[in-house]
Amino acid sequence: MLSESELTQALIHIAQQFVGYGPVKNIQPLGSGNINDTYLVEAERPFVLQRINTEVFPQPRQVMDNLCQFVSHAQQRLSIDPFNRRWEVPTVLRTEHDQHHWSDAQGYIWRALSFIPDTVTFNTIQDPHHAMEIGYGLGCFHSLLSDLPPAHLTDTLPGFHITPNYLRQYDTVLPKIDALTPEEHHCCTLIATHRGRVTVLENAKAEGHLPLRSIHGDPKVNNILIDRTTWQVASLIDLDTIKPGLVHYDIGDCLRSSCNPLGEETHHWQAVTFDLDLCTAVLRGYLSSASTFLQAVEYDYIYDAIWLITFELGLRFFSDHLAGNRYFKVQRPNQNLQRALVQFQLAESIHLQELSIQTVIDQLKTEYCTEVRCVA
Ligand code: GN1
Ligand code: MG
Repeated sequence: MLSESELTQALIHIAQQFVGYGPVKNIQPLGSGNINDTYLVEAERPFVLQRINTEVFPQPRQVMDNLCQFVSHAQQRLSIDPFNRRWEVPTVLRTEHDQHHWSDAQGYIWRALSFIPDTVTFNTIQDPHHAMEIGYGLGCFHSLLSDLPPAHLTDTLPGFHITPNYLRQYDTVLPKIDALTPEEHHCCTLIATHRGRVTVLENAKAEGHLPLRSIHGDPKVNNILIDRTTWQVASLIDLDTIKPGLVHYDIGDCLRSSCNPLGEETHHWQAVTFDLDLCTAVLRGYLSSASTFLQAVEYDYIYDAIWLITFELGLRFFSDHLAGNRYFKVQRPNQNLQRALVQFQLAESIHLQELSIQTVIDQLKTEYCTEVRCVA
């Protein structure tokens, strides 16, 4: 076991493999991600150092290839047609041998990205303006990706957001559990009630109703950077899951994290609700930057996506809890169970408000989907 100062020295050594940002002065943990280990490196220009979790991403080089492809595509697009606001795309730092990653002696894979200064992130939405900006930012990001053909990207995480697969994993792990606690039993009851609905997006994709696109994969509130001065969205980070998918995975993920004012780590899962006003603001923001590429039929699955991706995350947390917390990092016992209860409660609140949410989406569709190709 390394002491704290030995660990810092080891990390500094790793950070120094990445060139161009000046000598490394210090390093400290950054953020609260559930998958990778993330550090802020103090150098002439600060940068972010990450150890890619290869249990989750078995092909880390392809993750970096996708990321580099996105970065050069977005930089090129923005140089020709900039947004009318600050918008930052992180730079991928290279090693001395011009690699986009570095493998250490134990085989761990590290990569470094520029740090985007003068921005803040939050775990929950602060006010309706923040909600609007979060949605607007996701729309900007999707519009940057809208002409990057998904076939150019590798599927670095097969099965990611394919809800029926997560249900199969749950069905495999559940029989191995001897006795369930009342809270676990509650989760099982909800899964049994709703299991027939989990194929909705995959069926629409398979039947050719929804187009495959390049997506972010993980656009939760704290992955969306807000400029400290203007309070406008300035960037999306955490780009490991850029890969082919449905924009609905992103819309659902963004809304489930934005419209839960208690946040996904709350202990008061029974008090969790889905906030319709925040949902309206996020969707309005999203459509005001995404309506240029979004097809009419894609509006028709937004409600399903909001419910499904919320339910799916509950299922993912719960299965991981049953399997012994192998995927999502935990700091305390039963943390993944508690996270699952939060998402399931949120999904129930979405389900109860289905009509109101659908009314908001229909109204926004009439406002934003006016082009000929968009009239259903
Ligand atoms: C994971 O690492 P982090 O916190 O950005 C997960 C997301 C979940 C999220 C829930 C690759 O993201 O899908 O929505 O936790 N990422 C992966 O907090 O599985
Ligand atoms: Mg992530």
